[in-house]
Amino acid sequence: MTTFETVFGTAPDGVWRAPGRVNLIGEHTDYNDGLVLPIALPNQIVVSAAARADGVVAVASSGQDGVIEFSLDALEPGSVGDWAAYPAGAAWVLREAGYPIGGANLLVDSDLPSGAGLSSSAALLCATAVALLGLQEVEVDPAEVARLAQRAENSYVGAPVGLMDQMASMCCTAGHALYFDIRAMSTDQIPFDPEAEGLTLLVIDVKAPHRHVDGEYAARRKSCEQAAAVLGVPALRSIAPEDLDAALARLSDDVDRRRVRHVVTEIRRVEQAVELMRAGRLRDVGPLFTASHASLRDDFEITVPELDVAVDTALAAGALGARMTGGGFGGCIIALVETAAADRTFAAIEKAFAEHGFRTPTSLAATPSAGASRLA
Ligand code: GAF
Repeated sequence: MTTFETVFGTAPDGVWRAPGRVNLIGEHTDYNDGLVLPIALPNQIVVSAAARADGVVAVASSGQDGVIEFSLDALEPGSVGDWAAYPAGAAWVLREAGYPIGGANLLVDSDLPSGAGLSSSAALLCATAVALLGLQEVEVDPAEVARLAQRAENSYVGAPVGLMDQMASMCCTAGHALYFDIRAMSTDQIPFDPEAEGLTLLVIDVKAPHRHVDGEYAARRKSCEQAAAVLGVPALRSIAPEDLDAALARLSDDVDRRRVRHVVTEIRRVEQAVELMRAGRLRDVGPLFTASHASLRDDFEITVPELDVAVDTALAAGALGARMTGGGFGGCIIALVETAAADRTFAAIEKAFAEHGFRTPTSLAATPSAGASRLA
C-alpha cells in the first residue's frame, strides 16, 4: 500500500480533503450566469502534505507509480501535463493570486471515480489548493478558493468549465443541497434528506466511454455566448421565461434556438425544484428531473444512449423522476425513487444494459456531504 511515509520518508504535516458532487438540477446553466443545485458526495480526494523549503512541489498518487516534481517558480500554463496538471494548476493559480504558498510533498488519494462526471477534476484542484494554503496556515474564503480552482481549470488545464463543481466541492454542507446563484454569487443551503421521506436518490454510473467531451462542452458554451450576443444580453440568465418565445423568434439558427430554450427552461426548473424542496414536497421534484433530462437530450443534445436507456428504465420501473447529471456524453444519472423500489430499479437498469450490450453500470451512495476541510 502506498503511504506518505513510503513515498516521501516522513510523516505528513497535515491531511486535507475535497469531495466530488452530483448536481440535482441546473445543468449547463453555470456558465450562463444561472442557477445550480449540487450536493457533495461522500467520495472525495484526500491530499496528505508536508512543507518543503526548496520551492519544489512533488506529487504522487496512490493509484499510480512515480513522483512528479515541478518548481513553483517555473510554473506556467501547460508546463505540467497529465493528471499532475491539476495540482500544478492549483499551485500556479495561488501564486498568481499572490498567496504565500511554498514547496510541498503531496500524496493524492481518491475514492472518487474519475471520468464518471462526478467532478474529480474540481475536487483535485480544491483539495490541492486547501492543502497548499493549509500548510502555510493561510485562511481563504471557500468561495474564493472555488473561483481560483475554476481559474486554474480554465487557464492552466485549458478546460472552459463553469463554477458549479468547484463551489460544490468547497461550499456544500452535510444534509443539504447548495443552491448557488452564479450571477449574484450567492448561496443558500437547502435541506435535502430523501431518506427521511422514504426516498432514495440513486446515482448510477452508466460507464459510457466519454466521446468528444471537451470539444462538445466548448461548443455548447460558444453557442450560448453567441446567442446571448445576438440577443444583446450579457448572459442567457437575462432571458426571463416569459420572454423566451420572443427571444427564440429573434434567433435564425435552429441549433442556437434549442440551446437557448434548454438554458432558460432549466434555470426555471431549478427555481421550481427549490420552491418544492422548501415546501417539503420532494416527491414533486421528480417530474422536474425528467423534464430536465428531456431538455438535455432533445435541445442541448448532450446525452448518449446509455444515459437515455438508464433514465427510461428507471422511469418504467416507477422512479419519481430521473435525469443525466453533470457535463453529459457519459457519466451518471440520478433517479429519485421510493426506497422500497431502489434495488428493483437498479436491477432493471442492469438488465436493460445487458440487453443493449452496454457495460455493467454501478451505483453510488448519494449522502449529501460536507465541502472541503482539514482531516488531520
Ligand atoms: C461540467 C462543468 F465543469 C460545470 O461547470 C458545469 O457546466 C457542468 O458540466 C454542466 O452543468 O461539470
